[in-house]
Amino acid sequence: MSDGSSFYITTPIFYVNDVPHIGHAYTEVAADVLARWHRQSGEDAWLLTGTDEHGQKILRTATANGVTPKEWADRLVETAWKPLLATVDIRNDDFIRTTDVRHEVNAQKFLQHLYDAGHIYTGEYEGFYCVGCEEYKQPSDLIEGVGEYVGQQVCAIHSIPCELLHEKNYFFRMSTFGDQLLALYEENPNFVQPESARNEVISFVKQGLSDLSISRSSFDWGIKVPWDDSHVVYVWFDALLNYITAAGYGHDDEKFSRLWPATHVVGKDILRFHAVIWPAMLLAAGIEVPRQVFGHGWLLVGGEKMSKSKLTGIAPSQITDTFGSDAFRYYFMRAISFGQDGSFSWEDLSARYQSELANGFGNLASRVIAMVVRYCDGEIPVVGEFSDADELIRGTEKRVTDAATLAIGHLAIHEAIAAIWELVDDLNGYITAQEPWALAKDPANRARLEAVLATAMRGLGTLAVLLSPVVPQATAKLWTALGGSGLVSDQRIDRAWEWTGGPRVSPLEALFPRIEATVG
Ligand code: ME8
Repeated sequence: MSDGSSFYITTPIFYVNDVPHIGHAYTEVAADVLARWHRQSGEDAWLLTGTDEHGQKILRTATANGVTPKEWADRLVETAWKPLLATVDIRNDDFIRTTDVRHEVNAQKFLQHLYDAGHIYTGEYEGFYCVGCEEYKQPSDLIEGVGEYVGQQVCAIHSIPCELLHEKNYFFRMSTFGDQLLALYEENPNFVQPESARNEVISFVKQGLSDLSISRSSFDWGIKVPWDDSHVVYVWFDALLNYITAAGYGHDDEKFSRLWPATHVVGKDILRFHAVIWPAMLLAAGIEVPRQVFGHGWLLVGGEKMSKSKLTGIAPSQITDTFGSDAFRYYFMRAISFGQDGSFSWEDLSARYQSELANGFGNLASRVIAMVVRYCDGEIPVVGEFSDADELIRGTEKRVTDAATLAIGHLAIHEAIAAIWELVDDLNGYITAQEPWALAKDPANRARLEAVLATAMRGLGTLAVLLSPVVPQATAKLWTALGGSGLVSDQRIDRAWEWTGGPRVSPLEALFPRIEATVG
């Protein structure tokens, strides 16, 4: 059915009840780095992101603000969610909104298909519903409230009490897919990653799955159930379908077969929806399950999951206005092991900016280029003979290219960057040891000086290509200054070390300028 020729990667589609914070930007950046990496590997990479606009949470927010839910969604999408992509430099291929006609029509097709195949029935349900999560909660999902909610059971994520709902709805026979899901996790251990996420999902499914209520009749902000327009589709059932409606399901078979299946990058808060409900829906429809679901960790502020509702939200622009989008991308990808929780701190961000980006990488580039200008009139030397020290750098280039490629293969973005940074460190050590400024003092050392500068230039070219998915702006400037041909983002990343140098350098402004202002 699918030719699987593409690398199709998605972020969650975010709720438009509020503006984005750095947690959302973190997911966007991770997916974007992976998409850019795969694009630079010569693959047909396709990055999808978008917004989740139906359901009670959005309806209530809009009503409280005196506008219709569609007006509210339009406003937030245009003023906050699309601008986020520019703020952190996301190169997405599509942006889907669940209010797009292409989504609504094809989501209905999917639903009708499941209904016709007998996977949906009418039933009744009573349970505790968290509007923040848009999910019925089991007693084991609730915790003891604090503050104004002492003595009550509250949602563990939102810290507010749930609402007791009793509804007559349509249900999806999810319980019948437990064994198939367990077989899927068993046969394809990479389906849910990292390992901690996989274990959690397996033990959840082993407890037995319930059927899923997939419609609501108490409000009407949603996609109409095709055979009964007194019901709207449950917001999660609607939202998950974005991954296929955007990829052509129901309206562009060629595109769908080229793109599907996808790799889903999500926060671990919504892992079960993606690793349990979503594949069950696809199995029911006879569509291939996703290639992988990767549940990353939480950004913590003051030891707690950062969130707007708990007033710990930080806007991405608070960081990028001072440090720039490259630094944002680098910091979160480097400082946090992808898949684990990580604490954000302004001190750590400033320290890494200064020592790793400005001093480690930026200064290296400026110094080497300045020396080529000064000692070689800007012409990049062509050298016949290299010493052992030069060859060692060559070896590092090849080794880190391979190590980073391997790390990206299992979504270990932090490991890929750490591997690349070995080249930054080795090049700095190499320049210190070779002392080109000392060689330049004696014309008898000319050949050696040229070999050192040519080696350093090649190393910088390799770095520009390897770091382009992470710090696209700095590496584009560096590539131009190095005299590289074409765009750095078009260079093959798996062969980054093959670059041998352009004809001439051009002046390079500081890649990561000194930041004087106090932040935080
Ligand atoms: O759940 N740390 O949307 P949402 C890291 N609409 N990532 C975080 C984070 C944090 N502190 N806070 C949020 C929804 N995120 C649904 C998704 S998909 C079919 C529907 C990120 O706006 C992380 O990716 O609540 C998390 O999974 C997502 O935002 C939740 O976004």
